[in-house]
Amino acid sequence: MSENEPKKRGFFSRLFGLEEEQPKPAPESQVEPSPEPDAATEVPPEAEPEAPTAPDVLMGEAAPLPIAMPEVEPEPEPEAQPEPEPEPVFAAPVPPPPVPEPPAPEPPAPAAPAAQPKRSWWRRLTEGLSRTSSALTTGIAELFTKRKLDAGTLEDLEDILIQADLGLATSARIAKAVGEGRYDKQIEPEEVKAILAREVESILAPVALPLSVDATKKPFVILMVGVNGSGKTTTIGKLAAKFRAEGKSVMLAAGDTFRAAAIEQLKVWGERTGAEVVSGQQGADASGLAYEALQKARANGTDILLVDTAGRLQNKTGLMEELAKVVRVIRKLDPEAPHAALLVLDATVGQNALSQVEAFQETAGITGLVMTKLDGTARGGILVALAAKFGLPVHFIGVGESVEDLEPFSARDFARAVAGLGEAA
Ligand SMILES: Nc1nc2c(ncn2[C@@H]2O[C@H](COP(=O)(O)OP(=O)(O)OP(=O)(O)O)[C@@H](O)[C@H]2O)c(=O)[nH]1
Ligand SMILES: [Mg+2]
Repeated sequence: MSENEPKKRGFFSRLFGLEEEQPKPAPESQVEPSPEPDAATEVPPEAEPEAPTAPDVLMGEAAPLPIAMPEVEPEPEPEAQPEPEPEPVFAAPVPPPPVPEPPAPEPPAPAAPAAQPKRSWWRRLTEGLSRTSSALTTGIAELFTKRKLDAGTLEDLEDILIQADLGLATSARIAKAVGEGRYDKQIEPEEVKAILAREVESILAPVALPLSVDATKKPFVILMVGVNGSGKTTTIGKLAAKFRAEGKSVMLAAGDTFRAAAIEQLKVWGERTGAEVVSGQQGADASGLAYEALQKARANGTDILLVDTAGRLQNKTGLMEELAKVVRVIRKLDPEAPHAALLVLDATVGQNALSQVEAFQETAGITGLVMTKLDGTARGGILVALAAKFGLPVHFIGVGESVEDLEPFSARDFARAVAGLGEAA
C-alpha cells in the first residue's frame, strides 16, 4: 500500500510552476473610437484608392524554402487599437494609436540554418515537451515503482496529470484506464507510460487533421487570429513558404495595421516566400485592408490569401469586435470566407489557451488551431485538454522560428513525446 509513498508533490509543483503563464503581456490601451468619418453602415467600400497599398510583388518560382528568419522583431507594441470602426474606408489613415508602455518584446530571432535535417524535428519536439514529459515520467516512476496499485495511487496519478495541464476529464480517464483490472497488482512505470501515450493519442487522433485547401475557392482565404505574440505572423510566413513550395500563388494581407513593424515583418516574409503583400498605412482600418486584399487576390487569380491580424487579448471586447468586423467585411465579397480561420496558440501559456479558444471561436468562428513554441518550455499537455474540450482540428505545430519549423500535427508523435517514450517506429 502507500506507506512508502514518496512525498513528491512539492517537487512536481515546482517543476510545473504554480503560476499560470500568461501570454506575452500586451498592454493595450483601449482607445476611443478614432475620429474617422462615420460610415457605421456595413456598405462595402467601392472604388477604394489604391494609394496606401504598396504591394511588394516578388512572385518567384515555387521557391526553395528561403532562409527563414523572422528578423523583424515584433516591437514593443502599443496594442492600442481603435474600437470598432466604421466599415472599410481605405486610405483613411488614422493617426497612430497612442503608445502605452511597451510589453516585453519577443527576443529577436536568432539566426538559424536554412534547412535543418528532418531528424531534428523529433528532438525539438521532445525537448520542447520535456518540461511536461519529465514531470510526468518522474512522477509516474515514483508513484509506481515497487508498489501495488490502489485508489490512492490512482488519485496521485490523476493529480500529476492535472498539473501537466491535461485537464480534469482527461486525467480521470487516464487514471481509470491505468486502474482497470490492476488493483492490488504491481504495475511497471513503463506500462503506465504506454497507457498514457495510448489514451492521449486516442484523444488527439480525431483532431490531428491537415489543413485542406479547397482549390475551387480562389482565393482560399485563411485568417490568422490570436493573442499578442502567439506567432501569427511567423506562422503566416511558414505557411506561405509551404504553399509556395507546392507551386501555389500566395498573397499576404498585412491586416495588423497598428504597428509599422508588423507590416514590415510581413513584407519580409513576402520577400522570402515570393508572396505578394498587400499593406496599408499604419493606423488604417484593418477590415478595409482585408477587403482590398481579397479584391486584389481575386483579380489576380491568387490561390491563397493569408490575412494577418493584430494580436489581441481575448478579454478586450473592443478589439474582439474589431476582429468580428474583419470577418464581416470579408464576407461581403465572399460569403464563405474566410475559408479557414486559424487560432494561433502559444504552447507556453497553459490553461489560458482554453479561454482564448472560447473567445476567438465566438468572434471569428475559428476552424482550426496551430500551436506554436512547442520547442520552448512548452506546456504541451494543454493541447490534450483543448482537444478533449473543443474537438477543433489541430493542423500544425510550431517548433521554432524558422520557416521549416512548422509541422503537420501528429497525434502519435505528440502523445509519445508527452509520455516520454521514444519516437514511433
Ligand atoms: N521558439 C519559437 N518561437 C516562435 C514560434 N513561432 C513564433 N515564434 C516567435 O514568437 C515571436 C512572436 O511571433 P510573431 O509571429 O511576431 O507573433 P504574432 O502573433 O504575430 O505577434 P503580434 O503580431 O505581436 O500579435 C517571434 O519572435 C517569433 O519568432 C515557434 O514555433 N517557436
Ligand atoms: Mg504579428
